[in-house]
Amino acid sequence: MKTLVATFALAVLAGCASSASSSPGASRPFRGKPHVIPGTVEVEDFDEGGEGVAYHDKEPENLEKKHPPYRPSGVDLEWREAASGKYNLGWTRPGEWLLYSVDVKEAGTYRIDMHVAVKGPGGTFRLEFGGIDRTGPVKIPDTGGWENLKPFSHEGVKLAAGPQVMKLVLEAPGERGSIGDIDYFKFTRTGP
Ligand SMILES: [Ca+2]
Ligand SMILES: [Ca+2]
Repeated sequence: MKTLVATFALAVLAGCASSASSSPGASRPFRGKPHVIPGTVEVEDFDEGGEGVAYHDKEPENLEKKHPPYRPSGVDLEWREAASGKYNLGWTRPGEWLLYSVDVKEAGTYRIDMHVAVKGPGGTFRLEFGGIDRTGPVKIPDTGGWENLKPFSHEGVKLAAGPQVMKLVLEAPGERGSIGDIDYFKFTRTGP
């Protein structure tokens, strides 16, 4: 019986790892608490669970060499004095993704305010909630250099209420191969 249960658990885990967007619950909230929406989701505060469960990062190392790291993982979290929480997601590549356990307190239409940085035209990302694409491709605008974190907004994002998993999917590369640096997502409800 024990073996059967273990086999079943492994099968469930394997299923989760291969299709993370359709398997909320595989990852765990960072510091044990889901992000509350309306509110701010720091991009560096993705879920716990590791590679293939809470995130997929193409390069197994953390390319930020500041020690100690913000958190032990292969996700490239760039230290930056000007960033909210002192870190942003950097060295982004198409096909990478990160999960965030969130609790949407009010259903409705939201505006997402961000801080982003990219040199030249940036790439695109999307945000899925409960496996549903809620933003479509969002293109990060040229901020005039990697050193310039600038405000950027995306409007008209429809969200359902309740606990769910938000997935940041890095889609298509910009001119330099990366999508762009992202510091945070601030969700403000703008309508029903
Ligand atoms: Ca990496
Ligand atoms: Ca941040």
